[in-house]
Amino acid sequence: MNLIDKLESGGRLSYEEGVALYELDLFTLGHYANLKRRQRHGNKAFFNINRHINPTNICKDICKFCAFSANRKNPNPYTMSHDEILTILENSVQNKGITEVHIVSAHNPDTGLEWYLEIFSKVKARFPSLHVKALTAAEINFLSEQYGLSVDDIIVKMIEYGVDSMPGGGAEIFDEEVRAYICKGKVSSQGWLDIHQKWHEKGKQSNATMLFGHVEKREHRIDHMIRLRELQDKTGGFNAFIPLVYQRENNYLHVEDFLSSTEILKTYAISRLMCDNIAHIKAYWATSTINLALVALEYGADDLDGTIEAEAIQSAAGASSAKGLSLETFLELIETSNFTPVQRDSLYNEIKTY
Ligand code: V47
Repeated sequence: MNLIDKLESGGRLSYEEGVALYELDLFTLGHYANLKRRQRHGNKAFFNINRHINPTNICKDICKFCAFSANRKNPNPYTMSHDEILTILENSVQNKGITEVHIVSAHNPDTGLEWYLEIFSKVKARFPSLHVKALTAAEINFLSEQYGLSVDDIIVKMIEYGVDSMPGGGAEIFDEEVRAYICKGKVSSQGWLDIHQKWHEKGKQSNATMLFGHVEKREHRIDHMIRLRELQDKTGGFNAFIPLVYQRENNYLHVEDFLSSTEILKTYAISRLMCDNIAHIKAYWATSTINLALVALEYGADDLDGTIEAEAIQSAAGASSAKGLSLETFLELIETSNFTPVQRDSLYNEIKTY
């Protein structure tokens, strides 16, 4: 069967077919991705009202792509106090109506599991209905190795102290050779997948990311998507797949070439087609720019993440996401792109259609 016949039939695509999808022209690829997206989500563009908090940038690891952690290029270490975090949230809940806090940090040897559990329980005590999305599989792996704790114990405690879902960070690229080059010492690919599997087996949901546009090849992206698809077949626990566009500034990777918008849109479209069992494809606007994220809604993506309010990881590497976007701007941009803005909660229950 040729590739177009396969796309017409809607059957599951193999690794070889996934790689071949990149050879199609953008419009053809977009046509099929858009069909799948509209079958599932119609004209909806999902977003949430959320706040990102990055409590510390002190990190024992050195990922070459990272401009966020305090190091020679960014000698600016900080660790927020619990009171600081609560004050930020007080303001965000009261003035912005956030429904989610997304807490992601560096691997700081001075903020152990107790430090996190304490802040999770304080957040839940003060804001019981706020969804806490926190601790990537990379952070869980770090806490496990640093303090000799089992992943199971950490996960049980996260749930006990108020974590509702896990973010998708730390996946980077699963190919072991590329991974060793860009983020040696970080959780292994299988380790990342195992931690998400354990989390799903507790009846909990999570997201999955992929960092692309650095030294990886198209083949590595397809391999990454298939490894996620295989785990999703087993557990069904992933809500969203989030291809993150690599930002090039202030880091140690020194990538000269940057991705064309065509390659980025193709990657969103292929994500929709390959990850046929993951409901949501998120065009995280902090890495793709808001304008390209809006176009990506025509190429398989259905979700834009959220208003964010403050963002430190991608903006440190050159993205213009440091201050997030206001709800008004967000809604206007979605509407003028001819999509229906749907505010969702963190598990994609619909809160309000505009
Ligand atoms: O894993 C680090 C990425 C991730 C760079 O789950 C970079 O809803 C681009 O995972 N260029 C953390 N990306 C952020 C993350 C995330 C973001 C939004 C939503 C969700 C979700 C998760 O940030 C890391 C890493 O892949 N990152 N440096 C960079 N230079």
